[in-house]
Amino acid sequence: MIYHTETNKMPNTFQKTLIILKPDAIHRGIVGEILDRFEQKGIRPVGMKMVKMTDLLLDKHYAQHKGKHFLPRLKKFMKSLPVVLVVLEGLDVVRVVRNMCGPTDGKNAPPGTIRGDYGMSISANIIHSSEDLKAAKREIGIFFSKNEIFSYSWPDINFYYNEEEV
Ligand code: 3AN
Repeated sequence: MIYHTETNKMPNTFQKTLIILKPDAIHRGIVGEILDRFEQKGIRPVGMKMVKMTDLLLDKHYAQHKGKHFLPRLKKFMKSLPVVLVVLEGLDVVRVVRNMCGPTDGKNAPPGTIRGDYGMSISANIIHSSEDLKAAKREIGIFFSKNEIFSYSWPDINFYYNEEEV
């Protein structure tokens, strides 16, 4: 399906994923640079907000890490400054965004990935991105209501994707 501007709809093959720009990204003033990487790549934001994390939100978001030794320190870090939450949309976007972020530990993340280029830490590692499609749906639901996610026209989409892809 080719994307038509008249319908104002994104292709139904597109996925959504959640990224969180963590307090270290805010503190270091690299929020714009990081968002720029996704836009340059051909991935669009469809929801965005700045929030101060709470224990309630973090316990939901990090439910799979309950009981792990690093969780109390991670929660303290995530509450230390506001964070920027962004819902990104694109083809196969969950996997693509994970690859762009790189492995958890910045010291091991390859150059060219966000964590590889900006980070040296396993906990202050700049960015979170959803692990898989199920996690993406769950995590987006924690932070965004339906009316906070937008659909808007993307007139030059066929310069980012070919006909078969969208
Ligand atoms: P990722 O964000 O790469 O998917 P997860 O889901 O394993 O990593 O871990 C969630 C977050 O918990 C990481 N982003 C990182 O901030 C923190 N974390 C994970 N493992 C450790 C660890 N061994 N020590 C400290 N913090 C950790």
